[in-house]
Amino acid sequence: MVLMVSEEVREAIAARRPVVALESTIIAHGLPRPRNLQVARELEAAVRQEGAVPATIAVLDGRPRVGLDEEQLERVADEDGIRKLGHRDLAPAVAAGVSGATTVSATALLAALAGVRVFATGGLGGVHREWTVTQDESADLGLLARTRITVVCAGVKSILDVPATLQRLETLGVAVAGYGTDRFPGFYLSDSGHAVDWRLDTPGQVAGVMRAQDALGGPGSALIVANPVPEDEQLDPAVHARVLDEALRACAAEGVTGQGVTPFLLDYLVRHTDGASLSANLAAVRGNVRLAARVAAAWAAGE
Ligand code: PSU
Ligand code: MN
Repeated sequence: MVLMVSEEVREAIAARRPVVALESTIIAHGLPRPRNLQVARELEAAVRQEGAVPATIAVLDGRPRVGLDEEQLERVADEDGIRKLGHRDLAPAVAAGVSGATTVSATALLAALAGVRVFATGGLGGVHREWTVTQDESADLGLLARTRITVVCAGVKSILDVPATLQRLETLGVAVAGYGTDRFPGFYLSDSGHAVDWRLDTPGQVAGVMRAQDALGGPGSALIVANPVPEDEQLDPAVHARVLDEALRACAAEGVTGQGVTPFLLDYLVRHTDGASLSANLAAVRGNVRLAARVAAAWAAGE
């Protein structure tokens, strides 16, 4: 079989113990080196602390891997030229024998194929601003419309068109719930300024929705659990508004398009906020990973 699931992850799945999938694009292309490797380790440790098994996902030498060892994690963080792979890139990457970090779409697909139901990430991809000109909508949304997986995220980054992204999720039939809130979080900010239709307050309630999805059947779409960064750890909204505006202008001026847009904007924000965007980013991801582990535990326990 082409999919390589680590022994630890395989055993946990077989024994119905909690497992949390983690994506690798955030490590390879979403965070500055060498902090990215520390973060990758820290996130795995946080999953373990909550009693779940981490399954970081990437493609190494043409092999999609679910669950990385220390050396494999280092390759994802440090290897020059490691590619960014969406789900459409998986087959070409396997055939070519290359290595790449997986985005939300590729990670969700590989996790689901391996039998992992809960996935933690930072922010989802979504509809980019100026979509009417570029048609740039992340493949994450379409994949989540047809994959039965629970994604814990901090919303989408405001580098995207947030209301358009929420609308697309509605059109595609992907369920979105705020965790402990009726508002859709704005990744660096606790509140994007937009509402969500459903609110869940405990890991057991999230697991209840997952069970209802299975009981109902129908199209195998995802459940998005939008978990806000705590207000005292969010980016100062005024700094956020100013730097975001500059970043978008720099991106247009430099003619960056396609897969390059998200990494360009994230890097710009880190460099121009004195690291404050990085702190908010890490706080959001940590919170998501911990919550995902608790959801995986509630799901495994049949709560
Ligand atoms: N949003 C973030 N950080 C990230 C990403 C999104 O705040 O690192 C990554 C995720 O892997 C997501 C991908 O799946 O970017 C979306 O990229 P694109 O817009 O090219 O689909
Ligand atoms: Mn994009």
